[in-house]
Amino acid sequence: MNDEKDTIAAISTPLGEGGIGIIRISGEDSFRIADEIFQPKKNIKTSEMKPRTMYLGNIIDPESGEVIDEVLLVKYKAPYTYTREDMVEINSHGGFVVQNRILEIVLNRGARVAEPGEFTKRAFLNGRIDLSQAEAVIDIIRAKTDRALKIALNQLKGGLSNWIREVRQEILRILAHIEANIDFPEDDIPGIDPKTITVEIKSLRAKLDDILKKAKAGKIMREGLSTVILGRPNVGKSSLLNSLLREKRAIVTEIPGTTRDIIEEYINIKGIPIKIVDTAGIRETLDAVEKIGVERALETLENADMVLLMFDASEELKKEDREIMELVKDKFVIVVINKVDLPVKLNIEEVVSAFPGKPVIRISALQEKGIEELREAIYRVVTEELGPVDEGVMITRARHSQAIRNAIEALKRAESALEKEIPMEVVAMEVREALDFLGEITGDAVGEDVVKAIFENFCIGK
Ligand SMILES: Nc1nc2c(ncn2[C@@H]2O[C@H](COP(=O)(O)OP(=O)(O)OP(=O)(O)O)[C@@H](O)[C@H]2O)c(=O)[nH]1
Ligand SMILES: [Mg+2]
Repeated sequence: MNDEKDTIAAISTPLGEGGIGIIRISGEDSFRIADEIFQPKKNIKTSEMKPRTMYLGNIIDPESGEVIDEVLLVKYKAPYTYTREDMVEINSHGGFVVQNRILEIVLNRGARVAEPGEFTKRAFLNGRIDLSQAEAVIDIIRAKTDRALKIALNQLKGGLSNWIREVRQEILRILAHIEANIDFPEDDIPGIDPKTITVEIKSLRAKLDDILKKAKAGKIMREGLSTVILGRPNVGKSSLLNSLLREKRAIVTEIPGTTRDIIEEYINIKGIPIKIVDTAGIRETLDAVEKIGVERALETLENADMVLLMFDASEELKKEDREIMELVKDKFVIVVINKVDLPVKLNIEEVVSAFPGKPVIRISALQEKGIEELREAIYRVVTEELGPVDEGVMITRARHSQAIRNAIEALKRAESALEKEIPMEVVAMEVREALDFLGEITGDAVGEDVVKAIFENFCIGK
């Protein structure tokens, strides 16, 4: 168990060659460590430096006296820092060896390596941000489109937190009304009519239902809509992936069974992140490697949000095509008829009638024709399914939607208790439960294991 009082350090920029690299230190020993390893051009102690001001100097290995790098160092004085602790940032040259040497020296002076997300975790534990804001930090880093970024940024600024706080305030008001009934049941003071309380709870529940309706869109904005390209070998799946990406990402050959592994890439359709997955062509095969590819394709299909089901217009419908059509029966399908630049042999009517009401797009992946129409169709299907995506308060995580669903269930139980005239204490208990469930989102009422799980998914140095 790592102590929350330790001074921690990490390389916060991605490792590799870069113009600069940043090593971050947080905790009460930060300034002392800086003093021991940093020799500023201006002779000044870290404690005397102006906060948030860059100082030029050298990092020196105190043990050997060797100069490691010329750097810029910034100090941040608690509590006005990312973690609310004293912090130091060393802007070194961005190189694998140099950054690791500096980190090593910092660690030798008594810091320990930060766990993934530990800086942000401290910001949460020290009360600078709540849990949903901490989650937004990683969402910003991982945002796949501009719109996804906006949603995450809104969450970081407290959009979701404020919304939850307001709802919790409403719950507290309702609780007060319920408790007035418990405390003075026989009193002359007229208690609040249980009917009024029922109305209040119902309207609150409607609010939660409404935001939950946007949860699917929110999840997709954060994670991307998983879209798998499926079809028998050689219909042009990899060619389509390449056209959508506008680069030669996947190998394309005239040999059926070219793609074996799963290839995943993100594309941006009007701000909606779409994860396109190219798969092995599905067929019976004796080739051991191809067989694994086919299995992987089928696994991917299970978790896909949408299927681009591809046919070759220049060939008649084959047994394999028909089998694949069966596989995707319950899925969200866009039918893609490829190779329309060649003479058509496919019975397109037969395919269309197998997917009534589904979009059918004719393309030539080779000549990049129809690709824009396909992008439009994907966008249309997504927005029809998800409803409009706004950039305001959104529920983007399963953790949050689960908490809201639990709160809704608790409120339903409260309503039914009121209806059955079960003692008000029971009603109060259920309503308080809803309050706690919502508190899980912001971290006001949340277990240590949940917090741990959230930050484990962060990157090092954030
Ligand atoms: N004429 C024509 N040929 C195409 C078109 N799209 C793909 N092809 C050709 O069809 C062949 C197969 O294309 P791929 O993209 O590798 O097909 P695939 O579905 O990924 O094949 P597997 O990976 O084997 O399942 C290649 O020779 C492509 O150049 C098209 O729109 N028109
Ligand atoms: Mg392929």
